[in-house]
Amino acid sequence: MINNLFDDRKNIEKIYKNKDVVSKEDKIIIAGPCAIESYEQLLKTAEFVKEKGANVLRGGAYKPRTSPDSFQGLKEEGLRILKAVKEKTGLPVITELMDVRDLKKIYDVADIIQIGSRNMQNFTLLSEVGKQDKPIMLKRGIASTITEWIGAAEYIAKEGNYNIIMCERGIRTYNDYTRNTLDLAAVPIIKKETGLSVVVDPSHGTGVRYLIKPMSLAALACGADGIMVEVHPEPENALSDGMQSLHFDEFDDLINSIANYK
Ligand SMILES: [Mn+2]
Repeated sequence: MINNLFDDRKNIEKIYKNKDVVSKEDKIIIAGPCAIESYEQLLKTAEFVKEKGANVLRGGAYKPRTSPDSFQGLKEEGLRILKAVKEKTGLPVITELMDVRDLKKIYDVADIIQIGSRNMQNFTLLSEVGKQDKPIMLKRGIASTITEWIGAAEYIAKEGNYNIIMCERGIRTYNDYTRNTLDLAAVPIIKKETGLSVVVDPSHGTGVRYLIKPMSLAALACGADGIMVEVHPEPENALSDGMQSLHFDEFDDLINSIANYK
């Protein structure tokens, strides 16, 4: 046991103080494209994943890409599309905040604000979202230890926002078959050490489409509160992360497998 802000049981009670986006009884199933590419692309995906049982829609408007020449997201236009699809489908939405200057724009649309892996130790950003009254999903840093990850969550909580969802999304190791190494042991560790909700992202955790289903089931088996997966109408033509995005029929199969597993 490491000492952290969440040790105090009084603080634990604050975790669910804010209005929950998803009821605590349900598994959190977050699905949608890596990046918002068009209204049609997002709406088609949202309607499909909602019908199959997703309860939160994901979609990136601001994309932190390894290369500056890669698609950077539709930015404000992406947020407008996200808002329109949210209103049309009634699905709550999660999207990433990369820059504190975009906070108001993201806040106005997002039901859950995502802090991405590259920004896990952007302490200015963490403190700012700690002052907000919305749930924050904190993705694990690409090469962060569990202690560093919990420390980052403490930066958010220290400002008063304990409504934090920790997202295990794989870390960099010397494994050469997957994009990252999904650290599922982190799930029970984070729950034991902090009591926070944990969601697993096998899409970025593996980067490999056929691994999404087995790793999703494994995540739920080890106590994850939910999963976040990338789904695209045409993964082969996706502007980002197509290799790890599920086709619609594969998402359908995943949801059926989860239902059978329960
Ligand atoms: Mn992605």
